[in-house]
Amino acid sequence: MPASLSGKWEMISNVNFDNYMIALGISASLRKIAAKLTLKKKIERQEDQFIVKTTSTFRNYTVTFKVGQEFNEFTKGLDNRHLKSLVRWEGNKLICEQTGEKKNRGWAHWIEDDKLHLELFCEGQVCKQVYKNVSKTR
Ligand code: 1AG
Repeated sequence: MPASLSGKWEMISNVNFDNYMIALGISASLRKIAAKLTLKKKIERQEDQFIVKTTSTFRNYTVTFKVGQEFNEFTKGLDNRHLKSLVRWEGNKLICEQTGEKKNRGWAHWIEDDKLHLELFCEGQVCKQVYKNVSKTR
């Protein structure tokens, strides 16, 4: 079973997403749509380079980065902000700090019990999402 983040994942729980979106300044109408989505992740890794694709029936979002190298992130279709982002390993957690207008913003990914865990942080709010593995095996 997968001990790495790589593969395809589908969301099975999503706690405090609304307050996270409020912290980002997302409108009530958009939050209502977003709350109903079952998000999927496809994570690809080539050495220290990651490609993380978040997809849904409504919008998609892709971020590409190298661990330890700061990059410019534009959260297109999300809150549409420009960030300076830096991803690092802290033990088995992949942690991203997103510096910009919003304080204490970022996320953390890790594997626990064969599930992909994600915490999304913004200004004291923490949204916790868990994804099950849906990678095709043959
Ligand atoms: C992320 O994941 C965030 C990916 O960086 C998207 C997750 C949640 C949405 C965030 C804010 C909501 C903003 C606007 C609502 C509009 C659309 C609904 C969500 C569409 C999803 C594509 C961390 C990591 C690497 O996995 O990206």
